[in-house]
Amino acid sequence: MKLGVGTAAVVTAGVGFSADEAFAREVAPTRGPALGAALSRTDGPLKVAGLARYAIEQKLENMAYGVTVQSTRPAGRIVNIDTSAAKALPGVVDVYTPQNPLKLNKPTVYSKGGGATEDFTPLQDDVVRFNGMHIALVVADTFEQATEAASLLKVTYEDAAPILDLGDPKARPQDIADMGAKWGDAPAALAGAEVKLAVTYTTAREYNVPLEPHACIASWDNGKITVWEPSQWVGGARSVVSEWLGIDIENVRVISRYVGGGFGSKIGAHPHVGLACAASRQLGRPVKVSLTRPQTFTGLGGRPATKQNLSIGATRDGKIVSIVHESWNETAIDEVHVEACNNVTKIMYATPNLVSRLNVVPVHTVMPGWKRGPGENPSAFALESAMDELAYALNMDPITLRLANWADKDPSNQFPWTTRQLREAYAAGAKAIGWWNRNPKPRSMREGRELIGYGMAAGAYPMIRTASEAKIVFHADGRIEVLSAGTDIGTGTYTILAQTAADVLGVPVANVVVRLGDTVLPRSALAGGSQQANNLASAVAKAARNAIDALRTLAANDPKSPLATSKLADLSFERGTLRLTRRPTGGVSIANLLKAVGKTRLEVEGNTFAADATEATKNAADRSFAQLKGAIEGGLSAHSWCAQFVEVRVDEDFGTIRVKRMVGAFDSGRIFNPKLSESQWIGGMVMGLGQTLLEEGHIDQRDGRTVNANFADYAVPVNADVPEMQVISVGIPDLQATALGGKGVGEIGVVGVAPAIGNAVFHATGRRIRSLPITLEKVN
Ligand code: MCN
Ligand code: MOS
Repeated sequence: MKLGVGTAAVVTAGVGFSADEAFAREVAPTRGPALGAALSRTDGPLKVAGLARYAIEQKLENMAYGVTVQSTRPAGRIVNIDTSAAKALPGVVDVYTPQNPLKLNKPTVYSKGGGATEDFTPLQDDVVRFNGMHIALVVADTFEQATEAASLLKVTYEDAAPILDLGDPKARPQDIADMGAKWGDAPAALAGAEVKLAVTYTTAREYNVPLEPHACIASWDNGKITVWEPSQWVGGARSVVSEWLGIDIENVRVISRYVGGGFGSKIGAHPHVGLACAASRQLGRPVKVSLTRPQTFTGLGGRPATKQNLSIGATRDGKIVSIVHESWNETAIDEVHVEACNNVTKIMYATPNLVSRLNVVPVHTVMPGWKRGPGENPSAFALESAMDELAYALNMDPITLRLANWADKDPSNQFPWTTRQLREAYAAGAKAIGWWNRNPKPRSMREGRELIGYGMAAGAYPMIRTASEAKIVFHADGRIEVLSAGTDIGTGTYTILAQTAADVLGVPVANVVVRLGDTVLPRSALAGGSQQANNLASAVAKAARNAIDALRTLAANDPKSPLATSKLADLSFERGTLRLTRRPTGGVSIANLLKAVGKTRLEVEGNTFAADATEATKNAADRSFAQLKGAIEGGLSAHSWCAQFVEVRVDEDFGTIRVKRMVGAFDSGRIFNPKLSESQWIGGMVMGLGQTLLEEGHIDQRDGRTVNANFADYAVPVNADVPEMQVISVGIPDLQATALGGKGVGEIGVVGVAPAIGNAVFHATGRRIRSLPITLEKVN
């Protein structure tokens, strides 16, 4: 890698690429093996060299700065906001409150097929729904002026009694009937079971805390608006902006070229984006709204706290006969977000009887959202911890118990699995950690004062699919561009799409430049649900194959083509070169063909929509959740699978837990780029480590305030917390799951980590901790 190369030098190196693209070309290998190669991210050097420009780094003329003011009470209503002191400050442009609102329409939420993650629309009424809710937007010429003015608002509240958590006796749980599951007679089978286990597991309120906080710039210009917004889904954001403002979607452009992480929290454009858009329209100038780190804790929601009651009945030789499951998760006081805590419970093991019921509990909190592995993550925590408890109750090895309950097909619907390399994952993970060498007896292994524990757990994440489209543009100067509205949130989308196009076209990866994250580009579903890599790679491969057809046709048919021939079959395309089949040497490059026929560019599209898909269907895939195809499409059940293994050390005197080693074995089908997928899996496992040992939102019971809304007090793992890690791919190409045989990678790494660590803590100490995070006061 050559860092420190000046921008000017880079420009001359490129063939019409902009500075940052040319830089990426320079550091990418000139002759790459393509799909499947362990290439470094093409955007990596741009990021470390400061050349990647994030949303709020755009420089616009006459920018105004918006600062939101958040409620300090949890429930009730706003009686008055005195803005006089704020307005008197120099540079203050205006102060918007429920008494002087910016007009925003309600957007359509995802559960109703829209692109919005929450229905809450600030400043439209005087209701206080939670502590930390946006109740005003102060706009000034500078950020400092707006911040100072925001501190001067005098808010009068009329309080109401809040409901602050799942356990509040005032809370009214709601059953989410259509997300439950039921077969056989689970209560009766449980009652008659030889061995029974009945346990309750809880997880804490968690936050996504990506490094780049949520912040945007909205720029209204003559009836059209452009929004620079860090986004996992520009199409969804665009539809929400158009609904907020009540303008045609064609007049909205959302741009998101680089994203500093989202982990689910940037799927939706959150309410502060609406405020920025409406303020920009009102004032006729660009408005930047950047949430402070503390504001990100309540400006949008993370994973809700959950509680699960789980009973398992089994025979004495370890066959599960019944699973009875019920879960509760907190949601906003007037909106429903379901954490699907049965997603893993209902598919992992063969059981003739199962019943599962999901409930939400409205509390005065910001609308919760998705955090990596939503549903699957807490689901696996309860199920896989309970399996460990059952194994000990039966005096069986935890892996042997799992194998004894192997599901040959998806027990929830009887559909065959596409691929399920979970046995291979158990075997590879167990070998790598030394599973069979441990003494399984709790509290039997130690080194000095440290108790040693081994734990394992499994998990799944569905292969969700949404049809998407892509475009490849060949330029006469040799550039090859791949275009898609999809985003790269740090995952490697830029890199794997260049690899895909290069693979099909047989050109060096470094010749391909990928453009992403802009609604003017071809339609794409979200970078969420671990689906985008497969959705987009499939579309790009299709476009590349279409391109080969188009290039051969052009070479054969254009009279100015040096290869003009009457028969298409006489023309071959190999390694980026067109040639006459009977003359294996020589040939014409794509660029020279374009020059010869007098074209400056050739654009070829490819998509994975059904042949008869209408424009409305294609738009829906790009803008709403309407076209999401689940894991059970076509009578098949497609999932990524994992087996997680950990070794922990627990200090006998202090109860401090250190994870010493982590091994994850994954079946994600065919891997497009091992370096990047390994990095994804490791990232997921580190996140799981944080969830298990550190992360917990603390709520002040007096006023509903999130007490630890900052990086000092909301602890996430740092280098010193992260042990030696090993990840192993056991997948095989799964052509029933997706067109190129890959399955999802992004989320499966976080599934199963918490139970593996919890099980290891039990093995080390003999203490079963059933609530996350597992902190030392719980162990002692
Ligand atoms: N990949 C691969 N082979 C496959 C599938 C994927 O090599 N068969 C690699 C590719 O590098 C691809 C990446 O894995 O870019 C992720 O692909 P995929 O599993 O399809 O996930 P998405 O592209 O849809 O990304 C979203 C996913 C989710 S849902 C969360 S949450 C999450 C995650 O990605 N958030 C992340 N990983 C993240 N990584 C970073 N750095 N930042 C986030 O916010
Ligand atoms: Mo991931 S939580 O689906 O963005």
